[in-house]
Amino acid sequence: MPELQRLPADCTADDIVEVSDRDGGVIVDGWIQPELLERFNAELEPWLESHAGTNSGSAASDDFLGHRTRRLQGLCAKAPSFVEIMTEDRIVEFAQAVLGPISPTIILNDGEVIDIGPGESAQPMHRDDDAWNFARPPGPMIVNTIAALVDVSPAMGGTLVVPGSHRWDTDRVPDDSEITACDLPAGSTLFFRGDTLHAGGANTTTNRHRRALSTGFCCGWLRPVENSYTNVPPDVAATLPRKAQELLGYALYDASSIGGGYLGYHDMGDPMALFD
Ligand SMILES: O=C(O)CCC(=O)C(=O)O
Repeated sequence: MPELQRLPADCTADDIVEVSDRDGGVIVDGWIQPELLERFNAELEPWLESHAGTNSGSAASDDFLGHRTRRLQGLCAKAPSFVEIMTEDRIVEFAQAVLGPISPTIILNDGEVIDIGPGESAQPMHRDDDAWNFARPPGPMIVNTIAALVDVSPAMGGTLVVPGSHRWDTDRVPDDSEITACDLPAGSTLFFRGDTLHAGGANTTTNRHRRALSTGFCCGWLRPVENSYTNVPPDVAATLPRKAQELLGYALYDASSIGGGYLGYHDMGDPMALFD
């Protein structure tokens, strides 16, 4: 079975970029510090307890998301410690470095707790870039991270990753010997590119929930998977740091420096003026 390289918690964004560029993904051990992890988990508890189950309105979407999996978005509103995780300098620098060649700015694609329950089956292998299936840019449109919020073993549904698949033809199917299942102690985090094959794993345990956090960033010109304008509406966003407001997509997208255009006007102005 292939293995992903592991980096220490004090690695630089350049280290993460270098290994993920080579292998498609990389694990950083101890990425989320214990105190932040504990605080974030405590904030999530009531939301997960009262979770009503997967119901996106589409049977195909629910099959993909998982019927035994609890997912939470809108984390800046629900669990404020997420703001620290999302705005950490190195995670943002990683996203900017990978996506920079095709986008001058980045925004949050999703901040999503993915709690895979006992008996859940594995997701189909996919690339996050496939969400925008007609786009064919010369590099990934998204980067993603999966942080373990509890100790995560392969049997609990540790993320399945195909190292090197970011360089494959898109119709190549991995065989089992090319897939690795992530073993992540709480706080450790998988970083990967949108063109890397991966999937949530099967939870074959009878009583353990695989609680993890996906924090993904996409090009500033894309429609993200998560609708941050409804999940974190302006009155909530107004209470957040400027960096978080920008990452949630409230800032005007300005690609004039590279011959592109402007996106996301609010009443023909910059939405950030709402927060002045
Ligand atoms: O939960 C995971 O480990 C991966 C989830 C995923 O890839 C997805 O939901 O698209």
